[in-house]
Amino acid sequence: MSDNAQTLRQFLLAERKQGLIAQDMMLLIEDIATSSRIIAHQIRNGAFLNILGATETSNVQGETQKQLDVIANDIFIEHCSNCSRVAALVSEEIDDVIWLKDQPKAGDYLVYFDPLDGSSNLNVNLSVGSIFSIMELKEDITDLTNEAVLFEGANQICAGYSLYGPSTSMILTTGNGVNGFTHKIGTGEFTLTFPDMRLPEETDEFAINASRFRKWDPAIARYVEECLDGKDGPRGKSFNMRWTASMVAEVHRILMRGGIFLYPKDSGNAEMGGKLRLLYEANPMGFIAEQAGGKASTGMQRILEVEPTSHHQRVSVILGSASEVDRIESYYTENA
Ligand code: AHM
Ligand code: MG
Repeated sequence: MSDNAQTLRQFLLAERKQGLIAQDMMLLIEDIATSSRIIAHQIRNGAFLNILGATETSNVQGETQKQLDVIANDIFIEHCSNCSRVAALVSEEIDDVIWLKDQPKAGDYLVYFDPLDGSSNLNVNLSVGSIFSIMELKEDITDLTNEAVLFEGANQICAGYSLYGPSTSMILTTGNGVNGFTHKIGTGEFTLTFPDMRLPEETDEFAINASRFRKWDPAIARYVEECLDGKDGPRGKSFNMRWTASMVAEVHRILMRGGIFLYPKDSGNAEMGGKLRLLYEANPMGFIAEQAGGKASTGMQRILEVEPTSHHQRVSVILGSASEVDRIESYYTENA
């Protein structure tokens, strides 16, 4: 990488100049980048600040909140509220939609985010991340309800995630491909280190929480069994397996070197619709996967075409190299 690689600001200005993004979108993305920088700092100093533990509260999903879940959420809310075009915020950590405007107008932004994904990894010092998605209101609205933010993921105009790993990176799409930035120690800037990220079409690596195997649908069980059968099985090649229990880390690995990520609906989570949330986990990651040449599906349907029915809705997620997602979809069809 050359010393004069583009900063996030320069990259956004170039997209702006080409008419690819609005000025307000540029400012909002910069505010999200600022949130990520601050969250990364809090995580790295978490042990000294004594904030790696749990709180005594649960979120709307019934999960015990970590102190850093709450801190990251507050940081996101504070910075995303800067942009005067943001009408509403939807956070994994907050029960109801936060309306910032009394009379939202067509073109105003809706920001959906999981401020700290994979937070069960915090006290073991493994990678966590933040995920975000942005949509635009199609019309003026007067009813400020939780239902007013329910749109299919195909309407996203921007999505991304920040990964707090050995370095802090921010991966971004505004619908014109996927670009990866690394937070540069010294200048403090996010710098374009991975331009035009492409997800390899083929793979021999999968990621799934195998402890749930007794609960899997036949289509998922078949797929994993065939991978495990290796060279002598129907796939005719050996597969590797990875699971970090941090979706951001998992998706990042897949973007960098290919693979498939599965958190399917199974008999243990079917009542909830799956484990991962549609609006602020599956949709943004699905948009990124597609923009990088991959696919994202529930097994039966493209994730970006799932019609949301509630703002904390969960969904089955199968995401990664296109040919593997196609294969699993075909197994679901055969078993239907
Ligand atoms: P969270 O948003 O409460 O952190 O939960 C989402 C995380 C994902 O990052 C990860 O893929 C999954 O939960 C791991 O679940 P499990 O512990 O069942 O393997
Ligand atoms: Mg999450």
